[in-house]
Amino acid sequence: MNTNVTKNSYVNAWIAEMAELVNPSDIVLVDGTEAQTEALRKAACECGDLIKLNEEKLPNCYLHRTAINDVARVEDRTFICTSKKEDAGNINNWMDPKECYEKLSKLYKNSYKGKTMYVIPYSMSVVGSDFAKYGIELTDSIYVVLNMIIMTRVGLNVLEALGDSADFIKGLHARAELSQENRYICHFPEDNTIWSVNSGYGGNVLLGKKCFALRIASYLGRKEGWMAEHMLILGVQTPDGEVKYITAAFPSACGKTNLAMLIPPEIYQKQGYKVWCVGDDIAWLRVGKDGRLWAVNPENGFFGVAPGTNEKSNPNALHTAMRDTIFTNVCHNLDDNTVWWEGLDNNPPTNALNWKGEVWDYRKYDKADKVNTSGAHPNSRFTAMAANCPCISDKFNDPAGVPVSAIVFGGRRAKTAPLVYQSRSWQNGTFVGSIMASETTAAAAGAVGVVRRDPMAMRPFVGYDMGDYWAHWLAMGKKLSNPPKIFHVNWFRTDDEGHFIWPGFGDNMRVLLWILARCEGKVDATETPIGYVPNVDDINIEGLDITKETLADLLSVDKALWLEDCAGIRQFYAQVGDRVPAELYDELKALEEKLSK
Ligand code: GTP
Ligand code: SPV
Ligand code: MN
Repeated sequence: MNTNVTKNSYVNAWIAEMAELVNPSDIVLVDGTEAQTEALRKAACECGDLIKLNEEKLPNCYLHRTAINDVARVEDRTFICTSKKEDAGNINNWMDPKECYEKLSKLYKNSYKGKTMYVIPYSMSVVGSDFAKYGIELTDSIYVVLNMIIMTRVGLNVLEALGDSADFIKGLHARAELSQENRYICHFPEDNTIWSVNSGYGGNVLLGKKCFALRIASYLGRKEGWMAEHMLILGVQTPDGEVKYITAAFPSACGKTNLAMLIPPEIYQKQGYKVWCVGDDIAWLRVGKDGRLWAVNPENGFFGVAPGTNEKSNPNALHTAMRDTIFTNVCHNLDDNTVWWEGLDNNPPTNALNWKGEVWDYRKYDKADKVNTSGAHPNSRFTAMAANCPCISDKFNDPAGVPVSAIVFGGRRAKTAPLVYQSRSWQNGTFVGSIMASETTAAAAGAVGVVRRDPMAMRPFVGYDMGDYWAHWLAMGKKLSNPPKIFHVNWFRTDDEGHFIWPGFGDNMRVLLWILARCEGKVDATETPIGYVPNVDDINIEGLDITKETLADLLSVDKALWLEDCAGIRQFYAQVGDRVPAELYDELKALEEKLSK
């Protein structure tokens, strides 16, 4: 078998070594051309990997179902394999690299037998740009190939840009048995290597995304002086035509895609406000020559949560996903060969298959057991092209990226966190990020709705020690002469019946405008122990079903609850361990003192 599929001897040698291990029947270089991509779609339909959907209603769209035990990222099976355990830190799972290679080699052995090895050359960020980093993923799954073609920049120009360099991330994926007990997502940051075995799901197998663009990239960023963050990037255009950029880090399934594609309420549209999406999940951040922080989105598409996406909550995402899209684990409407998910509309299909491919009766839906009774899996997704997004920013392909005015942290908190507050400084803002907590969601396997610490929304994605990661944040701040201001938001406070109080979605624009006004020093605020909170009159509630009293309540800071939270933060810091920067302990102490007064 010819393993010399590229002109790069490092790439070829590595392919030969991996082919020896997994033993494919042939090797195909993915070139990103429409002709090859179309042939792969056809092949995927023939082997049952994809179902072609209604060409008139959903042109060039496909449905895929994963194995029913393989529907989300698996954090307990995700490992950082550094030669020293302490470099992976206490929050990550760790395995000795040698031991891990040996263990996984047994699982990979002959796993491609009778199958094709696809070689995917891809770029994170615009090919040839300063920000760009290259990867090659080997996979036995056409579904992975077709998703990678949407999510990253795939093509022979990547190999040209790589030239004869050995500087690329080596990703090996095999579905193998899809066995849950032997599923491993392993990262070797010291070897630029990612090994993923026994899964066929999203974040576990689209190796450019969380594995490379966050775990490996965060490790590289610390070494090279930049940052890889779990952040959306958006631009707010004001009536005078100027655009200000905001990045926001929310944990998985906590609203990044929705905020990134926000449509302003009518009162703001009439004044000429617009929101542009640069990215919905990952930001790579560098210090610019001007002393500001600059952001690019290294991805090329969106792997968005389907449930809850509708004409009202996120019309831009919906329109983006109406063509050239791969749907994963949604409900299949057999009447017109389209797709459906909970929260799309109030007309569940009556002749349909659920996400498992079983005949589905919408009348049996039970909110308490969504996984077994819903049409679409709660973590079902659409893979759609950024280029198809109606509000994609004209800076999306700009190699320089965009200058960041504000960084926003946020999570799902039923109580404690107010609608919005501003930190006092970069150091204090880093502290605010480090103490983030959120209720868990269906994006990762495990219990849903449990509050856990999720610093900077990066708990599952930092490729090294969490304390070192916070120290890197502090160090980056020192390099910025004009740093972004740092805020925290919470769209998810609930009333006594468990209903969300804040309307959210497009109305989050009202909070973004306060944030930008603060950045420009145009609006006052009230100082509280946790930071600056808006004065009630400064968040516009015109046209909302919300009274000033409710807003005041949403902005309130309950000292007793916060003191309780501080105890949890101390515990978490202790768990992170020795490398928590002293500055963050200073911040924590100062907060406790202010709350105790
Ligand atoms: P990942 O792709 O997993 O990183 O998720 P994400 O952060 O992009 O989350 P996404 O925007 O897909 O939203 C996840 C869920 O939160 C969806 O069901 C949304 O409907 C819901 N959601 C998003 N924004 C809001 C909001 O402002 N208020 C409320 N109540 N729900 C929201
Ligand atoms: C997330 O879980 O944060 C996602 C989906 O964006 S995945 O690509 O599966 O990680
Ligand atoms: Mn995400």
